[in-house]
Amino acid sequence: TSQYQNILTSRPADGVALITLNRPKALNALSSPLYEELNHALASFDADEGIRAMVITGSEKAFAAGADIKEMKDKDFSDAFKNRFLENWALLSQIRKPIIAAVSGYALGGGCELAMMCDIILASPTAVFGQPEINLGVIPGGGGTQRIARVAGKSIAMELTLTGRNFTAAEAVSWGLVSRISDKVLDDALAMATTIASKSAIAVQAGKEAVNVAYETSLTEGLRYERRIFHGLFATRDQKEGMAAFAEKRKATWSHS
Ligand code: CO8
Repeated sequence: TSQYQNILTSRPADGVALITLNRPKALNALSSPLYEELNHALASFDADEGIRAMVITGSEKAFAAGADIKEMKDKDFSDAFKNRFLENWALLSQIRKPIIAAVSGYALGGGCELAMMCDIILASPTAVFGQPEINLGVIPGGGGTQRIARVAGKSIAMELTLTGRNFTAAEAVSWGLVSRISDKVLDDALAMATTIASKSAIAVQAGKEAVNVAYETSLTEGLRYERRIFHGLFATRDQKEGMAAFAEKRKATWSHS
């Protein structure tokens, strides 16, 4: 039996971990117990030498319909502040291994934000994104205003935050929030994770770190950072192996070190 009540975990392919949000009766609303389990699973897979890429998904009907409104509704400021309400959502950003979100159905509020915290989003044509918090008398709290503004720009971030309207997978692709639409989104996400897991894990993690710096700093600093990491990879076994394999016209065998 699983150690989790609100998520399912599996290893569907070599090097790949799958985390399925599983609170079907609440459309995968992200309750504190669910989030604790998600964080536990992410940290465990991040520490697991056998895992090199992860996929997070939900159900056909809902990736996640947001933070759990019933859990939040009676909270007051002092309780939210003192107990660092939802601050543990930031853990996902500390994970070194790549995380792909496979989104079908509702990805609203915190569900949309959870998807945007992942490194790559693939969406089914049925996906319904949105930041409806304004309709609850609040605003996004898991990065929605910031991540949409950085990727899609101010006008779209303002429109979505202030109207709370839903948006489609096609819109999300056109703004650059989602990399592509797929009819079999979970299969495609697992195939992408399998491809990533077939590369040198140390290079993959360095690549993720470098891309993320693009969101944190100036171009000059980002280019310097990228170059330093690039130089650093010449100290790895996988750089020697990858380049030797090319020169010898054979397939590289990664030691992930
Ligand atoms: N929280 C709690 N329960 C929920 C939630 C939710 N977010 N979403 C759905 N549910 C529950 C419903 O209450 C219902 O339960 P019950 O059967 O006991 O009444 C069950 O799931 C099924 O939902 P519906 O009957 O409403 O299903 P429909 O198909 O009619 O509608 C919708 C689907 C449109 C998705 C609708 O459920 C809905 O509008 N949900 C709320 C969406 C929303 O407002 N999300 C934003 C929440 S606020 C937020 O996410 C803040 C994030 C802050 C993150 C901070 C991180 C640091």
